[in-house]
Amino acid sequence: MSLRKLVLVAAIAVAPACGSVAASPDAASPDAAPRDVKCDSTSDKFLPNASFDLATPAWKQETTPVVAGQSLLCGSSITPADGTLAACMGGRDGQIQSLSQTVALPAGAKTVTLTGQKCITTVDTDAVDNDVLEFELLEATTVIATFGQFSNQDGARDCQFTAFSPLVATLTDDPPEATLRLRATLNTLKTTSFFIDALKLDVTCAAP
Ligand SMILES: [Ca+2]
Ligand SMILES: [Ca+2]
Repeated sequence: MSLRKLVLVAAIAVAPACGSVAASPDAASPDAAPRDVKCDSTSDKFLPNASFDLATPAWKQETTPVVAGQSLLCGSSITPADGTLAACMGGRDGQIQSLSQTVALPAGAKTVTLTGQKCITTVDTDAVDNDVLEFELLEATTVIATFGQFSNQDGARDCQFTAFSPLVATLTDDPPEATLRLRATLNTLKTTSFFIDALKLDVTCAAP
């Protein structure tokens, strides 16, 4: 093949790219915006930073009352189940604590399943739920799925991380984004600590 022919072939090869660059603006309404995840997406797409180890996206922490310097993530005082950090909730009395993370949901989501590792220590041996850790999904401030809870009754004086039984919940709505919230409500005596790590959120679109 001559040099002239080679140049001609190259020019033809790149030609289609020219003139096909401009894409028309997306006229779709916000309601029809494509979701970030689909029903068959892998579990790591739904809940980011699911093992608490990454700087971003950070888990949002709230405590009432606020205690200066308090962190609901820890890694040096315990051995996390996975990575370098775990959720370390409870550990003090008379406080409400929450950790929240934004979750992506596919259109048509029906059920959500949360799995992970837990380790619960307590000096409270009462047969009553005095200290409680709840798992919920919220759409803004409305609860759209209630996974369940752990309490002092699930704890022991010493603990090791073990996988907890999958927590399955039915969704009452399927917004593009929801908030997974871990919330600890602690009474004023007999301290309980809830250590949680290596979470995984699965979403299915079939009815339960
Ligand atoms: Ca971790
Ligand atoms: Ca307590």
